[in-house]
Amino acid sequence: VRRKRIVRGVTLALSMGLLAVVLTGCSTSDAEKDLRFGWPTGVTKQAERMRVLWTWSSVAALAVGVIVWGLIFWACIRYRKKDDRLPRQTRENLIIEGIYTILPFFVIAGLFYYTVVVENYVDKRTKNPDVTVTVTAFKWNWQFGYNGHKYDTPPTGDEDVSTVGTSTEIPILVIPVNETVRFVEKSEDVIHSFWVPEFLFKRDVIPMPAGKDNQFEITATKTGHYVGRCAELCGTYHSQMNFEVRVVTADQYTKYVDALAKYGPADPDRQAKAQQDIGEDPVATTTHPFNTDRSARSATK
Ligand SMILES: [Cu+2]
Repeated sequence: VRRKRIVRGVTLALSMGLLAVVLTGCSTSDAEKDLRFGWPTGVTKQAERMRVLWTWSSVAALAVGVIVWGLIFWACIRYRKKDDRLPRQTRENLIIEGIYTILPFFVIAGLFYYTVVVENYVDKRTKNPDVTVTVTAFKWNWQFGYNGHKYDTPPTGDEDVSTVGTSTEIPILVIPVNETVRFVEKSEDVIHSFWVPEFLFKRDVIPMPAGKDNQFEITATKTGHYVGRCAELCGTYHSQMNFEVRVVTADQYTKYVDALAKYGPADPDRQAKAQQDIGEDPVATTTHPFNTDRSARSATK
């Protein structure tokens, strides 16, 4: 009997140790200064708020976990089989049953409340955003317009300066750092989805007239080049519908749109030239163009 007990004790200790390793082993990297529990690093204010929600949700889950594990192990040890006598049989314990029924509702209510608060923050649209860009999606590329900035020599009407992607050039969207940027989305055909993984955000681009809800805002906090993708299966070359977002300084942004205005809509190289004017690479660095002409490809042998 005693030997059996020792074996059981050792088994229990080993499984507890294994559990501890499994549960903590995944997130002990030095690079993770803050407790992000696998949450990817975003480059916007909105992404950071989501990260905070994720961190505290994980901490809350761990706290509940510690209590539950504690109770399980305490019950295992305290009420382990000592002899062949049947233990005292308890039919019910109203207080404990009441607690474990009501308590989870408070946990759910708490998670729900903080999720809604963060969701509202991410979806918030300010009255006067610093910059407004128009994102037009079509099969299978993007056009980026800069609202309120006109060409120096307008073509026909008074259209805003813009750049558009082609089979040989990735479209680049330029936005200023630390400023509120409103994205107005438009689709010329089917449903697409504007997705920048590093923003930790995507929003469907819906082909409806003057969609008020086809808009969102972000504030980028880190300059750099970030790949953008279409996240809605929109047809044959959906997976190649890439773009690049460049978060630049406010000064570079102003110079960029001014350069586009100067080169004019007739210049097909205006994007590359304007990028060079602000000291940036003329072509995208995070993705590469793809030929969307079906006849240009043949079946692989
Ligand atoms: Cu698409």
